[in-house]
Amino acid sequence: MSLAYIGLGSNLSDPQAQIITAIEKLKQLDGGNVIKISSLYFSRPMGPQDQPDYMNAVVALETNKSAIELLEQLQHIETITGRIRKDDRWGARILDLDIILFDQEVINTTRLTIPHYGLKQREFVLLPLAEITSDLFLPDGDSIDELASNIARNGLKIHSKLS
Ligand code: ROI
Repeated sequence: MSLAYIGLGSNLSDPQAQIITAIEKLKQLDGGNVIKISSLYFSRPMGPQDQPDYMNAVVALETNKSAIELLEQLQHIETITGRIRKDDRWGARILDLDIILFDQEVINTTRLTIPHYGLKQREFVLLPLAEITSDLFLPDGDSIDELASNIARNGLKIHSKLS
């Protein structure tokens, strides 16, 4: 089994409901087991500011799939929850599911970058991740706790508990 951390984000169509539904889908994933769920966080948009605020959370998922198989499972959940994948990397979205970490694997392909390329710059990923882990280190040796305690909060706050 591998341990993956999944980042969830939404800023359209009732973001809280999108995240809750997505977590239910993650719980039903073939070959997977949701181990931990962070609080639901309210965050300011990174990128263009003319879009709604976000809800973000991070889930720890044990899985017997490979990283690429997990990516396909996550893209399926995004599609059935209404995300139309288009080329607006920085625009508003109904549901985003990103693999943040997959064991200590380092993957750099056109389809997949693990650890997630934005991890160290994103308070809405680092803080929820730090909430559900302790003594977690990235493949490059950086400490999640340290990164999380040094990053600017940018208005990030806990909206509600999910578990
Ligand atoms: N900003 C926030 N706060 N949360 C996100 O999940 C998020 N996702 C994105 C971009 C557009 C980079 N901004 C975000 O994809």
